[in-house]
Amino acid sequence: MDIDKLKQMKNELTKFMLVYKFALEEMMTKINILEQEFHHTHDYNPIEHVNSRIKSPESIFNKINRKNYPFSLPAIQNTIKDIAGIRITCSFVSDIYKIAAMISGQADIEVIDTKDYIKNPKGNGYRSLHLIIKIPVFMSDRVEKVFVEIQIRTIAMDFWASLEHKIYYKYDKEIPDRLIRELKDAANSATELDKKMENLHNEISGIKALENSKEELTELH
Ligand code: 0O2
Repeated sequence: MDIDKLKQMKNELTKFMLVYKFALEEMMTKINILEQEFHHTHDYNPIEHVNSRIKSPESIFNKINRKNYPFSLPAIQNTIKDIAGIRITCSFVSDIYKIAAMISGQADIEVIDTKDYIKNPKGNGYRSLHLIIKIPVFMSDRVEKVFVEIQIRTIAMDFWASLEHKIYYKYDKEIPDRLIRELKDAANSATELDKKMENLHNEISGIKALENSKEELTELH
């Protein structure tokens, strides 16, 4: 393929990606509403932070090459499901599933695929819950259903994944065995930490609930 054709395709792709920006904006509004509502109902904020990103054209081209996908915009639209990506970092594992259920339950959201790397961690220790959803974006002349990948994880899972990602690229995807073992060990520690934090959280919630009911009883008498 010559360079001019490639440049023309890149421009078309930039225009094509605008719809993904809109999909992300819609999803970010939805998540913001959920976050505020959850905070109001449960008296704490389950979401530590939310990041969103649009996959760069270079990264899309790399994925097409890597996966041997057909090279056209309609094909990209159907095959690359993580052009629009959102990462939600939560405090506790149970929050991950609550947030996933709240997102999946919305009438205009269609869940296409769920990958539960928490119940089934990857061999290297990677844990996270991935949802591939489709959301309608209302344009002036059409409605487009757009894929968005949502990754939901705890702070510990996120800490591990970002370090593993850096190591993976530092060693150009050939991580030395010793580091692979240490990463796996760190992933196990992160899992233990998540369990301990969840237990503490449950204990504190139990104490709070008991105190509240005692206060209510005192007010009644
Ligand atoms: P980036 O830059 O984060 O977007 P698919 O998308 O389904 O065709 P895949 O790889 O089977 O391909 O999807 P999967 O397993 O859902 O992983 C997609 C994304 O999850 C990756 O995006 C990473 O963000 C994250 N991820 C998956 N496995 C790992 C892992 O072992 N370590 C880390 N650190 N992150 C992981 P991209 O496209 O790789 O890159």
